[in-house]
Amino acid sequence: MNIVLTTLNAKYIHTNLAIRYLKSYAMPEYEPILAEYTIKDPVLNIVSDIYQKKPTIVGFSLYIWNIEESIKVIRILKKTNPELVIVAGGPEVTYDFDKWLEEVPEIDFIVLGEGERSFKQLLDYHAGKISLKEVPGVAYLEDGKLKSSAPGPKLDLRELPSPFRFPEDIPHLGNRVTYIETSRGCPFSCQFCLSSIEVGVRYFNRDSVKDDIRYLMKNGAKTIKFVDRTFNISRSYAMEMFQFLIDEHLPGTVFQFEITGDIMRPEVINFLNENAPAGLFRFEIGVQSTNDLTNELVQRRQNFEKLSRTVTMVKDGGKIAQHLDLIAGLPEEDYDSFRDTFNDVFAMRPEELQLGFLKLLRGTGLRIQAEQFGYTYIDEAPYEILSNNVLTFDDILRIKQTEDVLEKYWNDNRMPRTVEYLVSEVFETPFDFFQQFGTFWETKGWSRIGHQLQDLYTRLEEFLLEYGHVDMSIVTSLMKIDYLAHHTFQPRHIWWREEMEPDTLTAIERSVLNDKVLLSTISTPTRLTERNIRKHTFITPVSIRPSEAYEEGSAKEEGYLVTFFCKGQNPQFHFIEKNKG
Ligand code: B12
Ligand code: SF4
Repeated sequence: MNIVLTTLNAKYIHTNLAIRYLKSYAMPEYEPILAEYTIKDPVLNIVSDIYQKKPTIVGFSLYIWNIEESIKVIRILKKTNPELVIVAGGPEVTYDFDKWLEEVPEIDFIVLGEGERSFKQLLDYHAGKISLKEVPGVAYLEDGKLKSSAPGPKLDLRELPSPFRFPEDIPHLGNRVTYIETSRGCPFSCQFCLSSIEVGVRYFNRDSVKDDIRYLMKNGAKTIKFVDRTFNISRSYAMEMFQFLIDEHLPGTVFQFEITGDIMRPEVINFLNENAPAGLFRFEIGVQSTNDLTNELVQRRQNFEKLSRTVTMVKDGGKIAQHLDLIAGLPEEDYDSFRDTFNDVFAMRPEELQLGFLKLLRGTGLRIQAEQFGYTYIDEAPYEILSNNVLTFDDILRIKQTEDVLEKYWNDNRMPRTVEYLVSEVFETPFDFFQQFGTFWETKGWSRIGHQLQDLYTRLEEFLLEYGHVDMSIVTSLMKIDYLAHHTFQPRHIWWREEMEPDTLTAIERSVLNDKVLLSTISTPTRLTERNIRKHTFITPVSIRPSEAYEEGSAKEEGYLVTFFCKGQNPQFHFIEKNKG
């Protein structure tokens, strides 16, 4: 038997953990070949590659991101060899499997849910060792009639062999994300999420997980992402793993976790703030909504106060990057309520905030209740909603328009001072700034083109000039400071029209050169003189003092910003009041 286990990942940097578990569990009796592609690869290339491996059985790992492309591959592959046995598995086909078997008759078997044991037993069946009836958790058509067997008992995860020891994976560990599981299952029951279906949480063997991590780091893995549904359900377990990673991590490795914010205890965060090296950990925290009724309707228990405490403590610690997720389109969350959710979360100033739009996943409670909440949604994956009884498609489009500018102007951290000023002093709420700018952005067609750093500044300026009600002298000053703060050397281009009079410039340069106290506090590559000062500084008029971050209520003050550059370091700012210039 020649067995291929394959999948189409969302991007090249992703890897598929499921096929690695299926392979390690099937060994040593069977030696499946792993073949991974991406959803961007031409279908015929994928088919040709799999075909040339001359398989007798091909297992496809199917998810929301690859189902449409995978079906194309499956149909063509089966045409090239009608004898080929096609086994499908993964969350996307575990539910509505009858529909999939009917619509895609090229699929011979669908493995339902946890796949290791069922897949191996299907191989046993094909090897003539057992009958098909003995294979648990599998569905198929027999003479056009649907047959399915009950799932077997849940696996004891402590006994699963490691999915990480295949020599062929080693060369790719450094440039792809390695996914790792330390548990399966989630104790919560959020109705939009597939993980709510499985009951109970099972853990892998802690020592084996640690050994795997040591092995992965030793062989070059740089980004290791834990796919545990919520990593911190058990405090003692999470603490043990954090301590282990702090003690044994190799330089340059980053560990990412999905964290439930409100159950994170302050003492755990204090421990991390004190002991974790900066940049070692990254947390992804799903907030989804802050509307109590919405959370109740989707059975999501969430204490926003405690969640905020976690996010704030982590942020203040300055060691761990945080990414917060919101979902637009949940039940009873209309446009205004989503605006509130956004503002509640933005108030914490998370480093990254991502808006997702509700997808009605097969198998989830919300999809079953779709009618009750008046959902319309796309029939094909990813089943994104188009409207519901409180949110129109227009509302969704308006919310979507914020995505691009939120990404570019907040998540990419290009203009922290400017955005802070705009959201706290100019616009009624942060959401209003991102939303109104997003609509302007869309109207101008900017969402369809690329952007240089300078463009981001001129586009924001254009929007604000059109918006009015804004003191442009302050905004322009903050934008200048943000722009210069992004340079470690004299910028070749500036996005504003420079208005310095040559005489004023020379006078300020002289005053800088005469200020011995100032010169003793800044670092430049060489001692500053009248000849070289222009090479290492940049002087421009501003209407506000430079600072690390914009502070609400900062007073307007006319003066000159002197920026000192020293290669490889952040620029240093100095402010000279106008009358002293
Ligand atoms: C890693 C991951 C991603 C990665 C994908 C990496 C990649 N390979 O391309 C990224 C970050 C890109 C991602 C994105 C999204 N994801 Co995601 N993601 C996951 C996550 C966290 C881990 C998957 C995993 O490896 N699990 C471990 C393996 C071992 O378990 P498993 O996948 O269930 O596999 C078992 C069985 O399903 C079965 N099986 C699987 N394949 C096969 C194949 C065969 C032949 C057989 C026999 C059995 C079998 O056996 C396996 C072992 O028991 C899961 C949640 C989770 N913890 O599982 C969500 C999950 C898969 N994602 C989900 C969703 C909804 C999304 C998004 C749509 C979210 C969004 N942004 O709105 C996006 C879509 C991306 C896109 N481009 O369209 C849903 C999937 C729904 C679905 N029907 O596929 C999940 C289940 C989350 C959830 N709880 O709802 N995701
Ligand atoms: S959204 Fe998170 S907490 Fe809720 S069921 Fe899914 S994995 Fe569990």
